[in-house]
Amino acid sequence: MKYLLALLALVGSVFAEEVLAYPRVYWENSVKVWFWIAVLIYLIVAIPAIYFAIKYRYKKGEREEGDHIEGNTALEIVWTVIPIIIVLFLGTYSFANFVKQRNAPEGAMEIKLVAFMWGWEFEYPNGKKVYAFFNPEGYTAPEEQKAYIPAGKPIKVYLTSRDVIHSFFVHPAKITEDAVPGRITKMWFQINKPGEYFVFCREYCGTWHSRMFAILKVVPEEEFNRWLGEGQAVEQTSQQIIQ
Ligand SMILES: [Cu+2]
Repeated sequence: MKYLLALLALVGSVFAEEVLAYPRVYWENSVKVWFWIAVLIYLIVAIPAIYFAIKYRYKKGEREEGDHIEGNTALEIVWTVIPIIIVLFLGTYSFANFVKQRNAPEGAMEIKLVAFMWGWEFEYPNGKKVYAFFNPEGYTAPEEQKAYIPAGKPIKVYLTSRDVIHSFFVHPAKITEDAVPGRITKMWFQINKPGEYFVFCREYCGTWHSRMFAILKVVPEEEFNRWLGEGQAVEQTSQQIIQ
């Protein structure tokens, strides 16, 4: 009984898993469904196939002129209709997930992002900018090059590029989108757990492609608003100084 409860708790914890980020959860749901249906179909086909291969294997002089099945309409209808239902389900379910992956939910914060050789320019709704430059020394960045992101809020990104094609890959959210010169593409993501996460360039773009990354610093919304406001204040002050 004790072990059964422990097992149930373990199974429960798997299902109650906290969602770390969107839209990765939609992608993972599709993968899980495809995987388990594939396993099920494999077992339904392979186990009887092995059984029949052994049971009706060739033996000299036995069943050499044996019984033949001429056809079975009911069976043929069943093995046509069931796969059609499975295929329609996989198609519609995956498409529904794809639509959620592609379209940012209402009320998402919008960020403009310009990729360049080799780095990223983030522009926030109030005009505050963060530049994340490539770093030949390693995957570290000074504080002012980290792009702050509010935790638990959907972020819609408008992408473009200044030179060649890059690709913005938000690793924790399992989503990537090309940044193409002369074109604006879009994507969205949401990270629920505060922390620092990597973004990588996922389109080979030259010498420092492998070091073209950005660090997303995901913080609670209040802290994000403070940070965003600070930037505005700094910008105003520097403008006043210039004037
Ligand atoms: Cu790149």
